[in-house]
Amino acid sequence: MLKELQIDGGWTLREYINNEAAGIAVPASVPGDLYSDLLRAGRTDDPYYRDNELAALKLSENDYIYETVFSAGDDIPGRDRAVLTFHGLDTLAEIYLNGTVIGHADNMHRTWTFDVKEYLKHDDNHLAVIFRSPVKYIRKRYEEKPLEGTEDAMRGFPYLRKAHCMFGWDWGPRLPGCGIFRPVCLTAYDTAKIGSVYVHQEHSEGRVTLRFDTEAEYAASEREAGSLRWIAEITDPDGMQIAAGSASEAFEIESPQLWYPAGYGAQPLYTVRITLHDGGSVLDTWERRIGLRTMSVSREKDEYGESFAHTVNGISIFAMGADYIPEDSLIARTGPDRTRRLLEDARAANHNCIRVWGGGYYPEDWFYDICDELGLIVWQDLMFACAAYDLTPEFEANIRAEAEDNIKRLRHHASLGLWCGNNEMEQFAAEGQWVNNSELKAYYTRMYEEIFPEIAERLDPQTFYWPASPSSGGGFDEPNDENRGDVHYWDVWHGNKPFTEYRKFRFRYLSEFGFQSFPPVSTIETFTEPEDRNIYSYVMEKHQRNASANGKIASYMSQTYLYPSDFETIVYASQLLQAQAIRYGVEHFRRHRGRCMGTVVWQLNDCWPVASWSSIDYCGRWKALHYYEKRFFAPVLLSCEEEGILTQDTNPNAEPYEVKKSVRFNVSNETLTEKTVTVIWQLADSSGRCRTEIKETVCVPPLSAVWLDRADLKEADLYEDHVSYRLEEDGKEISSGSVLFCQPKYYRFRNPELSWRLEGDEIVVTASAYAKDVEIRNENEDMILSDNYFDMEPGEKRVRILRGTPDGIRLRSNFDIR
Ligand code: BMA
Repeated sequence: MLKELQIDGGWTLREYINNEAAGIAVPASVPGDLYSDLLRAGRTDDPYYRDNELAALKLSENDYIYETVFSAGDDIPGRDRAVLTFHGLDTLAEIYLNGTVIGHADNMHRTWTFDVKEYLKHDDNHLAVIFRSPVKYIRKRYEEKPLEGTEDAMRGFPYLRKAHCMFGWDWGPRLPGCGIFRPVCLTAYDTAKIGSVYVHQEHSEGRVTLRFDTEAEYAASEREAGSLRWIAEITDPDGMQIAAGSASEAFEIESPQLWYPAGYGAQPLYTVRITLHDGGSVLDTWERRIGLRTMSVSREKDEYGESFAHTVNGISIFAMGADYIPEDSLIARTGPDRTRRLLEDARAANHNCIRVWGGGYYPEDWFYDICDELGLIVWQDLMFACAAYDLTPEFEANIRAEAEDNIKRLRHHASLGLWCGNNEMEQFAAEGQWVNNSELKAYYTRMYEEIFPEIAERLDPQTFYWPASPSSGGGFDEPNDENRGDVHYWDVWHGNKPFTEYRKFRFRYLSEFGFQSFPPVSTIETFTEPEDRNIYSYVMEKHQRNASANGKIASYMSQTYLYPSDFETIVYASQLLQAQAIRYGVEHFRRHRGRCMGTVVWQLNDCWPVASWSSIDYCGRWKALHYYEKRFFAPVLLSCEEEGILTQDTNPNAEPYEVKKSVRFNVSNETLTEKTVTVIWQLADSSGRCRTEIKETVCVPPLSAVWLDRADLKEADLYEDHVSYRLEEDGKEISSGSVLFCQPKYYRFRNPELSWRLEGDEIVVTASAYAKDVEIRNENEDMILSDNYFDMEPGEKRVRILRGTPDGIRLRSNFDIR
């Protein structure tokens, strides 16, 4: 059996000047990162606090050396072969074992292995990793030959295969750092070990056939390969072994339990265990969980253009989710528990997919394990974003190895929905942005339309490959076409268009669209002093990385709400703006299910405390948007396409001033069962007095959206009346909301005199008048509730506490924005 030793203890870190270790050594953690180590040692301040980032960035100008001494024990040095594997080196590294260079690394996204048998001793093995400054490196490369990319990141970033956003982004700080961010293992073996396994699935009626492609790595030359045997064992989701035998045979699984994305079925996971045998002894084991499913993207020509939808087990689903960025600029702060909480929170808001955006790094195995368990389809970008790349032979070899490593590592996952070549580069290349000459453009085609699809086809033929996000299929053929492929739509926000603009489009699959907000005040307090708490202050704008975005928020706010007169209210109003913007889009696209098949919101999370497009902030707090997502991503959704001031170009000071007022309801059913539901809606005034109530029962087929007739509401008062609505199934409310016919700033809200009481784990909120966007907060703003930022008519509303304690509860609503 192969022997494995983790080299995770006794590491220290020092500066490395003029080819010598310098200064005092501080303890280092492996896995870990430079900034976390320096912070723990008191050698730097929290880089997220105020503008400490600037001082921290200077530390990335230095070179560092990480060192440890380990004992290999008795069992390792005598083996036929010994390799040292670095699962994550960030990034420019030289590795020494007992004074001899064993190799170099220059790509954070690769797994690096080095043969070390000849340098290894039993005890006192000195291992050193020298990291060269990534900042100096990209600066030098850029000076030699400029290569452009987004200005939000430091110049020259495309030259280094290191998470691009570590050099800054329009939501991220410039904290490149360095470090050994994944485990280091010493592996010793005789004869051979398992190199990789590919699981091939074939689905037919009531049966799945599994086949395995196995690859060995030999200790010496490929001698005796004939004596090796591969055995496969399959265990079903209940833990029963259902098959075992030679891995070169096909395995038939009768009555398979199929894996579905969340909301469409369960996520049963089978365990596949492959063992490599030499005569009577087991050399190595590979064990993974897989899901039995077919997973693709269907692209069918139709009357509008060409469809684009995730298709699982033959069912085309409406993707609902968000874009994922690295969870922390200080990688040492990440971990499986934190990722699990984030992904469970995504699931709790009814997400069924997640896009791993191409400007970060490939997540850990645990990320995908959790997605497998939760039923979140992963849209996996390769790590290329907003940049031109110089495809030299060395660069090509490097990115080929990187793609191979990651495809082999991740291809067995049930949740893996597709491989995508890059973020936004087909679109930018087509426009001549950054990719500004014919050579770079040819490199673009070579990378995403030749090299990567060829590797994906060879190593993972059962997973769909897509050249870029957005794309219409490649070849610079209108990559952001409304009627084909996926789209990034940014006219609301970057283009300053009103929320209502979303309604002008019927995108096939929206993989990015978003709107910024400020994080909750408790999160802002982690990086500010009281005097900083003004959105235009120096410190607040150090934590706002999208140029002029604070002005943008203020501008949208001026169109929507009364002038918020204090900081806390601005934060609240900014979150409502964000939530309303995205609701406006998603509800519209869900109403057009069939033609539209996906809404992936930019963005799920943050990597430090910052104003951004996220729905969950750096501290894990849910912004209003996340609660809104829970409602508008509900499997069965009642939404209202209202007509009022917002949907018309009317000048309220012109005469005659007439605004069309109407409502048209839609029920979207994203489940596999037919739903018979009752729509109940009422026209009411601001005190909550009902003027008309309508009830209608509708039958909604599975996977469809059904319209009710439009109701004209001429009699409604523009500023006094609103429509509130709910959907009931078997007498139980499953969806609800309300709409105004004017901007909230003009609506004549009454004081709803909100109050609350606690009953067990429930908070009961009472309102005396119509209240919009009722927010329940506790002192620490760390409570997660079954519902929040909801609208209510006079009376009571009950919400359950899912996390946190109800200490120091405060309530507010739209009425309080003034
Ligand atoms: C996109 C992303 C990111 C960016 C976001 C917000 O298009 O791909 O590059 O952070 O917009 O501007």
